Amino acid sequence: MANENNATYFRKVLRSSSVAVGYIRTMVSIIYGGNSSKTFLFDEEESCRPDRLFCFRLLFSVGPLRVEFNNPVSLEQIKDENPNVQLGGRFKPKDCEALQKVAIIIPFRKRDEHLKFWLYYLHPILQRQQLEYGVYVINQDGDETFNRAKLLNVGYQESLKDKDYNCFVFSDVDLIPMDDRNTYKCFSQPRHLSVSMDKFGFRLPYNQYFGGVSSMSKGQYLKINGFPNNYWGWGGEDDDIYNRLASKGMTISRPSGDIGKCRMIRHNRDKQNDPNPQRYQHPCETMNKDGINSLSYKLMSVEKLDLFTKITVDVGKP
Ligand code: UDH
Ligand code: MN
Repeated sequence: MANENNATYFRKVLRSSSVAVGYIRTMVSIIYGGNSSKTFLFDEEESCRPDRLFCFRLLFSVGPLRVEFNNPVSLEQIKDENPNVQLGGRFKPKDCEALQKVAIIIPFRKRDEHLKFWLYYLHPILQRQQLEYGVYVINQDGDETFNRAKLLNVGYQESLKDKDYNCFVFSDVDLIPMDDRNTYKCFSQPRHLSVSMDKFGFRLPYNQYFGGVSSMSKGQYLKINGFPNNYWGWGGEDDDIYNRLASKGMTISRPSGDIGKCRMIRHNRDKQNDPNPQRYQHPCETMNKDGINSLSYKLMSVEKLDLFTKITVDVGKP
């Protein structure tokens, strides 16, 4: 019977997993429908698909994790500890089909130490979450003023040249989740993942806060014409993105404060990323003309490295 085959397959997946299963908090329900389609109930809003065994992340999740930045890590060490990560920083679960294809986009310039910690902590977590994913580090070329949101737009556009991603996670390079149940995927509403950061005393600084780590499906992203390209320097672009989402009638989905805990690697403000004096101005009418439809940049290089894809780009200047 099909049910027995599935059960055997399921056990095989579990046995073949080298990941230590900490504990399973949530009751698992597997319901086989009368028409042989099956539904896996895991966290929120998952859809069911009829024909294959789907990835089930809770079986692998550990829960709270220890995160610290005292001992530097090397790329070699990270590579050795993550043998299943493919060139360019790509991963795909072996025994099941991931429900989403996730591009992880990191805005970047001269933060190599932070990036190593990010790769060290996130690759194992993302694999346990059974995601099909790729890591894209979008490196701003030159020494002009930093432009986070524009780099995120570049990441969206460039990652789609690689694969038909349907979910985009936008993450600062210095933010590490402290619980692997904070799944780096998309939800029925845009998701804010870094809800309780240590630097804000493990609280949301304000209700509309959408900075740090967020995720959006392709549809959600396109509905707001992507992100603004004209926020140069630190601040404001995240609030602008929030306003875009709200003006399109979307709400913010979030994990609980407990599961959404994360640490930011301590750092000083970077050169060429001073607070943007215009960071409190969010003209709504610019959404339709400034975004993914007006994005222009000069692609300098695309490097497929062992643990990530590095895309160097000239985004221009204010
Ligand atoms: N970023 C870079 N390089 C830069 C600037 C920014 O990679 O030169 C990226 C990086 O992913 C970073 C993100 O943009 O995580 C956000 O920038 P940020 O980390 O500077 O922003 P944050 O709000 O810092 O964390 C504010 C300044 C902190 C001063 C603290 C003094 N105690
Ligand atoms: Mn930071």
